[in-house]
Order: sequence, then C-alpha cells, then structure tokens
Amino acid sequence: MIKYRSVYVYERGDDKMATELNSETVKEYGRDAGASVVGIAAAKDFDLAPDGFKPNDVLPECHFVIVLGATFPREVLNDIAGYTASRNEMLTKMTEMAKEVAKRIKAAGYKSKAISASGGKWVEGDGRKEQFGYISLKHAAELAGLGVIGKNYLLTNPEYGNLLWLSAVLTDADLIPDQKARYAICDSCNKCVETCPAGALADLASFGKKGCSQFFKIVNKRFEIQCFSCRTACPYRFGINLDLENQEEKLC
Ligand code: B12
Repeated sequence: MIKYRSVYVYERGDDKMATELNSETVKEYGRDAGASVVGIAAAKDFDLAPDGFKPNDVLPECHFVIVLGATFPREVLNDIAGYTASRNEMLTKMTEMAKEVAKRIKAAGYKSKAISASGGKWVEGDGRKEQFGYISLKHAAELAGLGVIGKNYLLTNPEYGNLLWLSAVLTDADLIPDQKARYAICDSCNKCVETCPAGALADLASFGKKGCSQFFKIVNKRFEIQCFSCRTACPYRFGINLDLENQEEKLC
C-alpha cells in the first residue's frame, strides 16, 4: 500500500486500483473546487425524503452525500439585476464544483454522481409541471451539519447565514458523516413568513412553490428573480452568532 498525503492506494477485490478516500480528503476536494463549506451526510439518513428523491434513487450504491456550499457578495441583495446575475453565476459555479469533486472521486476508483445546483426532473403536479431537484439540497446540507432549515425554508449556516448556494456529490466511498447541528433558530420570530408577498411560507409543512415561482419572471426578454425577501427578512441572513461550544443555544 502506498501512502500519498492522506490518501492510500490499494488493490480492490475486483482488481481495480482504488485510492482509499477519507472524509478529510473529499472535503479537501470540495475546498479545492471552490467551496467555502463542505459537509458529509449518510444516505441512510434520508428516510424522510419522498420516494424517488432519496440519494439511493439517484445512485443505488450511494453511501454518503458530500454537500458543497459557497456564498456571494451581500451587496447583490440591494438590486434585482445584480441578484439575478449573481444567482445565475453561483448556480453554474456550484454545479461545476460538484462535477469536479465527482471526477476526482471517480478517478480514485469510486462511484460518484454530481447533483447540480439547479437541475432536476419535471413532474406533473398542482395543475402544472413542477421542477424537483434529484434530491433536496437543503435537507442534505442540514443532515451534513452545515446549518439548520429555518421558517424561511432556507438552510441557515452559522458563518454564512442563508446566503449559501448548494450542490452535492453522491458516492459509494466509505466516509464519516458530520454531526447534525443541534442549535435551533426562529422560535417566535415570524419576519420571513409575514414579509413573503406570496404567502409561500404560511404553511411550514408545504412550501408555496406556485406563489413563489410568480416572482421568477421574464422582463424585456431577460430572466429576473424579483423577490428574495425570505433571505433579506431573516435576522440571521448574514450568519448566526453562535457559541459553537454550546450548541444547545436557542436563538431569536
Ligand atoms: C425547484 C426549486 C425551486 C422552486 C420550488 C422551491 C421549493 N422550495 O420547492 C422555486 C422556483 C419556487 C424556488 C424558489 C427559491 N429557491 Co430554489 N430550488 C429549487 C431546486 C432546484 C429544487 C428543489 C426540490 O425540488 N427539491 C427536491 C424536493 C423533493 O424537495 P422539497 O420539495 O424541498 O422537499 C419537501 C419534501 O419532499 C420533503 N423532503 C425532501 N427531501 C427530504 C429529505 C429529508 C431528509 C427530509 C427530512 C425531508 C425531505 O421535505 C419538504 C417538505 O415536504 C433546489 C435545488 C435542490 N436540488 O434542492 C433550489 C434551492 C432549494 N433554491 C434555493 C433558493 C436560494 C431559492 C430562492 C431563495 C431563490 C430566490 N427567490 O432568490 C427561492 C425561495 C425558496 C424558499 N424560501 O424555499 C437554494 C436554497 C439555498 C439555501 N441556503 O437554502 C437551492 C438549494 C438552490 C441551490 N443550489 O442553492 N426554488
């Protein structure tokens, strides 16, 4: 067996050369690709995801989900055109990052599948075709310890608030999952729910996709996202001032 940095090269039963990956190595792949945060979730913990949207539905051999997150400048929250352009750029970047990590994992001899930041399948529902991601990236990020999902239905991270964009990589490599965050946010705060012009956050159990989608518009042949108040209304949009030594802390 040859040790190279934190990577071991060994013979697999199927005679294929494989590099033994560990969690730190794949996180390094993520950071090398440009991610600011990387977490690992176990595929078996997605039992509450609907059938068809579990990691094993996408990659049957999947054991772990590596979740990548990166942020964008706060200033873009000040105008619609800047926000839309930055969002488009970030979604492309996040997808590229996932592809890069998946490629390196594959090169090490493991199965991998990139989950793009915005792609998904179109499914009939609610009187129209709706787009669903292959897996829910924010649930994946929550399981990977990258933060908690607030009433605004967004993943909120201690360092980057709700301004993270996400992508992921599924793999059959044997990794160690991160611990789920144990702190809670929101409590009696209802700012996002009250601010949402579509009332999309009124029922926590069912996000109002249709209402929210009305703010994704084509104006003068240009795509515009005209609302992101679920992000800006949150007191923790730029981060949660947490005492991470004491994760039981309650906020808001
Ligand atoms: C389609 C889509 C939309 C649609 C529908 C949104 C929706 N919430 O369903 C529209 C166009 C309306 C939209 C709007 C926005 N979106 Co959007 N969207 C997506 C996309 C591409 C797919 C979502 C999806 O279908 N997931 C799969 C389905 C099955 O999951 P779900 O509907 O969320 O899950 C429900 C159940 O199925 C179940 N569930 C599903 N999986 C699991 C797993 C576990 C473990 C559990 C317990 C439960 C569970 O729980 C949910 C409640 O019932 C994702 C990228 C992705 N792949 O996740 C981005 C994504 C969720 N969007 C994102 C963002 C930022 C937005 C906007 C803020 C954009 C904007 N206006 O600026 C808004 C606001 C959304 C909000 N507050 O939730 C980010 C969220 C980042 C973050 N920090 O949380 C994502 C992750 C994109 C990205 N790559 O970063 N979006």
